[in-house]
Amino acid sequence: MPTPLADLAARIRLVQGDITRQPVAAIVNAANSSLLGGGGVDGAIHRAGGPQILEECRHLRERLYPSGLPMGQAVATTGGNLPAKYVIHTAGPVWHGGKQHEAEQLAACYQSCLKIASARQLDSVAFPGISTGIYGYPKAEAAAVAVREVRAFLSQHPVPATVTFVVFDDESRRLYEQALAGA
Ligand code: AR6
Repeated sequence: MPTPLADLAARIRLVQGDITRQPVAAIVNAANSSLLGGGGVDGAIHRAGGPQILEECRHLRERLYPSGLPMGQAVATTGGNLPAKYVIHTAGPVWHGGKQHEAEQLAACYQSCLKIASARQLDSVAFPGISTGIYGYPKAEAAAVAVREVRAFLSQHPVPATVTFVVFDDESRRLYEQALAGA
């Protein structure tokens, strides 16, 4: 049965801050296909979470993704020293102007992460703005995709019970507020 809209709104949160500090079951990493780390939120997660996360990423890469994690897919590792028990790594699209299926690829990232959370019964998940940093996806459009996909998934699934969007800067906070205010 679809979740009523009021319940849906209560299950979605917006926090401004550092995703590595979030006390949730899983945080999402805006990673890349290599799974071997990088800058931005990826760098911050590996720094805060410690070497166990990279160790597991290497292992997964060798075992499951010898040519890299396909864009739009996701895979979970331990959270290492993070408050979150798991990190769900996904590879978002690089923005090429919007006519190369970037929106579908970004939507696929959110869906893949949420499917993992649901399958593992993880009751709270925090997302950064996937692709909105180094990968150049316009923040307003990305926030609209993120909100749409999370709402669609939560309306069909009881788990995760809550999703938190974690934004770093004031502009992103405003854009998410606008996206969340829309129907
Ligand atoms: N907490 C919350 N949000 C953050 C944090 C943080 N600690 N740090 C950055 N952000 P980016 P991408 C925001 O560049 O665009 C890496 O090298 C940031 O303001 O981290 O998907 C990977 O290895 C932005 O809005 O990810 C890939 O190669 C958002 O997180 C590549 O960057 C995402 O910015 C992925 O690029």
